[in-house]
Amino acid sequence: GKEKWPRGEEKVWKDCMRDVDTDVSSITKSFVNHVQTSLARQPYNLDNLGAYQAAALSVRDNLLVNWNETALQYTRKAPKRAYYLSLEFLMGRTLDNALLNLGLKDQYAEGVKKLGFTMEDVLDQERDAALGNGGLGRLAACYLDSSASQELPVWGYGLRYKYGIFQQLISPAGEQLEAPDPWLDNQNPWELPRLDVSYEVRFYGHAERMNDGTPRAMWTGGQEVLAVAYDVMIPGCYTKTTNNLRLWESKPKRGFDLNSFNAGNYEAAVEASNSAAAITSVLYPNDHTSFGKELRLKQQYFWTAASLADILRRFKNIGKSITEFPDYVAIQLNDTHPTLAIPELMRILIDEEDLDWATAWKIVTNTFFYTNHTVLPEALEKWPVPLLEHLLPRHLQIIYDINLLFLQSVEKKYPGDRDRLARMSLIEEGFPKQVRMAYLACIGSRKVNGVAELHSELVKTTILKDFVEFEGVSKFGNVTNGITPRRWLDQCNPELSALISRTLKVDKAVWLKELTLLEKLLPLTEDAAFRTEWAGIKQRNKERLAHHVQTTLGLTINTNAMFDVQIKRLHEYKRQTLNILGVIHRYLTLKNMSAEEKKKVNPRVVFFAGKAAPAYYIAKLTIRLIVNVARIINADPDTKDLLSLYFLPDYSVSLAEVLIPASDISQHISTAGTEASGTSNMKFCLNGGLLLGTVDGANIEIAEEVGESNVFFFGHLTPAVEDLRYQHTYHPVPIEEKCPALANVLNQVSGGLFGDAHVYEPLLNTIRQGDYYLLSDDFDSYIAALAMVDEAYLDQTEWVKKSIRTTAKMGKFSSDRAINEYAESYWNIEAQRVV
Ligand code: BZD
Repeated sequence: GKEKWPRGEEKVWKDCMRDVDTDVSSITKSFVNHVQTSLARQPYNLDNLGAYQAAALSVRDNLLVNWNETALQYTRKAPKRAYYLSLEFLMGRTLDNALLNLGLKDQYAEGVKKLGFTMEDVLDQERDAALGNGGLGRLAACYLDSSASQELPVWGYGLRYKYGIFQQLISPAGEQLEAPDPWLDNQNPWELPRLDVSYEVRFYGHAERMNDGTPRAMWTGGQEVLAVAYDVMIPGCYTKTTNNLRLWESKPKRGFDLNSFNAGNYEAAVEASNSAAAITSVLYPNDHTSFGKELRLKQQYFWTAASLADILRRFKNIGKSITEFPDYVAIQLNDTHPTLAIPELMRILIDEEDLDWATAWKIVTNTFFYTNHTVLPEALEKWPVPLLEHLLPRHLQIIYDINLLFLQSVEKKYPGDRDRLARMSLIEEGFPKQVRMAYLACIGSRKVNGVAELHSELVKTTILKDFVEFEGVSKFGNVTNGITPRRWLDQCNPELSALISRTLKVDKAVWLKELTLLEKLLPLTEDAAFRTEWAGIKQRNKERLAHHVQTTLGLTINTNAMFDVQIKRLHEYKRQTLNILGVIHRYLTLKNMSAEEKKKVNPRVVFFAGKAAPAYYIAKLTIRLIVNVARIINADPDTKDLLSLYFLPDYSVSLAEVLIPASDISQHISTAGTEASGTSNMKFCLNGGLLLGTVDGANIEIAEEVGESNVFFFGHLTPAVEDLRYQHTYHPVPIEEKCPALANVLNQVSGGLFGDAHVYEPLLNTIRQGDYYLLSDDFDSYIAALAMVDEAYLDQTEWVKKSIRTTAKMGKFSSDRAINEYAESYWNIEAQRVV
């Protein structure tokens, strides 16, 4: 029989259970309690870090109350749940977000003040949880916030990396240096170690088919590693719902290998434990390239195997038949990184649950959903067959079986079409053969989606064209990305948030969850007093950024200038190079102006920030060029009042929260057809910054919403790109002829105007030869677009109107809208009210 609960006297239990603190006195009490006990510190020598830790622990207690009730509710009601599998969750800081979502910011600020601290200083002590590279990881974080806020039963699964994305340093020569990010060193109050929740994960060994008429096999031997759970609470905005993000840490199964130890081989014994711990030690810092490293494959399998085991165990507790699995579980694959979950679920269903192939495959293909985030060929994951065979022999067998049956069905529909079979095979021929993970994710999933309209069309017409033809177009959809307005408006821009609440006479608890209400701001474009307030907030956000740069880097920034911002991972397709070459062009133009002409120029400050993958040579050269151009330009008395340039090191979520609200214009200038969506474009626009961009990704949908007259578009369109590249290859025109303005800029760099003449040649040559990302094709229209921005900025009244209109029309881009689309059209899950 089941144990009776609670044990002992129910009333004693109930009287002692705590609820969420809401008043200042219980908040200060809990704060001081944590100082005394959890931290064992004396009140008189408590520093800001200690105050942060005490505040965090006390907020965590509140979150735990809600988190427990949410878990209990889900267990009791057993609704269908969705799981978001992502190798990256770029969470940033938690304290401020948790306070805002709990609606306790004011009370904590007051309590902390009474105890002699300021909320700002306390919040500033927190380190970012930077377990992601960029957009893909931050999207996962926004989706968790929205799931909880929409009261949806969604859990995240990821890895608890010991080191997040590297810290970026800039050397005196302008080179990017990387240092580790030991983010857990100060302890992490936001996680709950669940040493009781652990699973064994096997690697290597042998797989032997049973050959007993069933598809079963035995997988034995090899290395076994433990996956231990750490839970992170994800509070919804103004709701009790507090979901869970479960991160796995790897541990050696038995600590030391006693056999080796006793044999006197101490080193080998320790090595086994080292190699287990290595699995979750570091986040791979590469976005948009797949390197085929064994440790990366180990991470992927370790995480998918532990997550699936956990999901299965939870499902089994409901007591339903395994064939009902897809009625209770939906699993979203964030890119192809978790694709091994498909053969892993097949393995469990066949080898452990003893199902036949067809039944197992039906369960699998009704459980998974796959989101694609890129069509760049170098980013598509492929794993060498020999590596898979070595590390995961049983999974390779299953992948081959899936492929065989799949190709048989293709052959049936297109008899004799051998080219098609070769194109669609999960196995790419070559030396070595490789498994095409996007194809496996596609055929193993119920639905496939891209992340913006244009991108989803490109997925259907390029990389998955044959699959659309074969499986039918209805399997392929679009869910345009979104961003959480909690972090990306209320938290990062509190003054704007307050102005909106005041003006709309709607509590932020309402409009933050129904973002299309922002449309009600539209009439206020005609209200001069409102425009003044609006512009004043932008100005103060610019000053806040300037203050931040002053205190962290010791640089003084002209806050009367237009702030022009491009912040994102460094990549050739994102064309930071186009931007810096545009800056040089502007500089050269200014140098040739008379004093009279200069008077008509409005000053501009250009900001860059972003990391380059450590092995991405060309991207690193771009950083070096930016830093060295900044050095010359910022010191030139002829121009420095009109143009200055900053590369802010170590871009992070927290830095973005200061930069984004301060921008007048931001740049999203990828070669058409290459940026799947972009999400920072949405953040800038939500904060009333205007957009300068190409007709690419979500820029297009932003323009559809805010109106083309409120964005600055330039450059060739997607359908032209292929032809232009063909021209570059077969009918190259020298750059001097094609784009003299750009040729002049390149020559100035080559000539050593920014020092290190020879250093930049490999970067410049990517443009002179081949120019795959079409800088020479778009340069003139880029410069023209920048001129239009200048002109528009001169009319401040009209500019502020554009800014208000932009914010007002951004409702579509709330991640609440996106997550509801997934919930309704993909996962088929429903909101659960936690009371
Ligand atoms: O995903 C990005 C796309 O480039 C953006 O256009 C899009 O808005 C976001 C969210 O959908 N992709 C990434 O950020 N990709 C990675 O970071 C990544 C990481 C590891 C391996 C491959 C890619």
